[in-house]
Amino acid sequence: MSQYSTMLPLVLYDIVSNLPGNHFSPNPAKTRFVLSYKNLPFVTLWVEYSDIPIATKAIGAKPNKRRDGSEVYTVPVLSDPNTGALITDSLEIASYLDKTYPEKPIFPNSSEPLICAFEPAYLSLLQHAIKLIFVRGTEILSPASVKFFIKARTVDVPLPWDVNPDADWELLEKAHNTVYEWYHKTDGKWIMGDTFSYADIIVASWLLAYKRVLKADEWVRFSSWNGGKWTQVLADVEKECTLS
Ligand SMILES: N[C@@H](CCC(=O)N[C@@H](CS)C(=O)NCC(=O)O)C(=O)O
Repeated sequence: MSQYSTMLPLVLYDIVSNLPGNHFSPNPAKTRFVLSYKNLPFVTLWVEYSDIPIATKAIGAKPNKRRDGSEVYTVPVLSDPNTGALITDSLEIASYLDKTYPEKPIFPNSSEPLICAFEPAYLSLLQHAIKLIFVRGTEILSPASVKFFIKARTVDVPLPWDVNPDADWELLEKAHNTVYEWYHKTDGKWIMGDTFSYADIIVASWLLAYKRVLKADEWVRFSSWNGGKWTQVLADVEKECTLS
């Protein structure tokens, strides 16, 4: 029996979609991987993208900050009825979970500061080709959520989003060539060599988002890069977190 069997389930707020099984969004995916890795009981509350501000404000969740400093209500939000904690932001949540439930650490060997620095470095690579995932994202949301999503995302990435898909594909492949080089700086299969960490969860969450929103032939194209590294990383993380 799990050591956490007497616990109340934690509650993860995630975005609903029209894909089977709903999930597609990379930020809540990180929390789902961490909860699963740590064998913590949890339930998911699925929220329409357009209802994120209403649903999160209603439970008293704190807003996040946009790059320009303005407030924005985001998911994931995690509520932990065992401690009363209510946390916004995937990195804050990861940090909370590792401190509160330290077994099976996701920030091993005091790696939290370095992984905090890793995430924006990794995201800045993906940012060059972000329109691709935005366009595909609009295809799996309800009409009200598409409207909201476009309004929210054009604050940082102005329309049009599908000007030059070929160039975006090249940028995305280039970004992954860099991440591939990072992975190959050690012999192990993880960013930290033989040690699994939240850095691998970050990468896998984005890979999962691509796999979920891209067309089947587009995911085949993505999967062919770097000798199949990306399907392998995703499969390895899913296995490590017992999510596959
Ligand atoms: N840094 C935040 C980013 C969260 C985020 O941007 N979430 C998106 C969904 S993946 C969201 O809720 N966006 C709402 C909006 O932009 O209005 C985190 O890691 O949790």
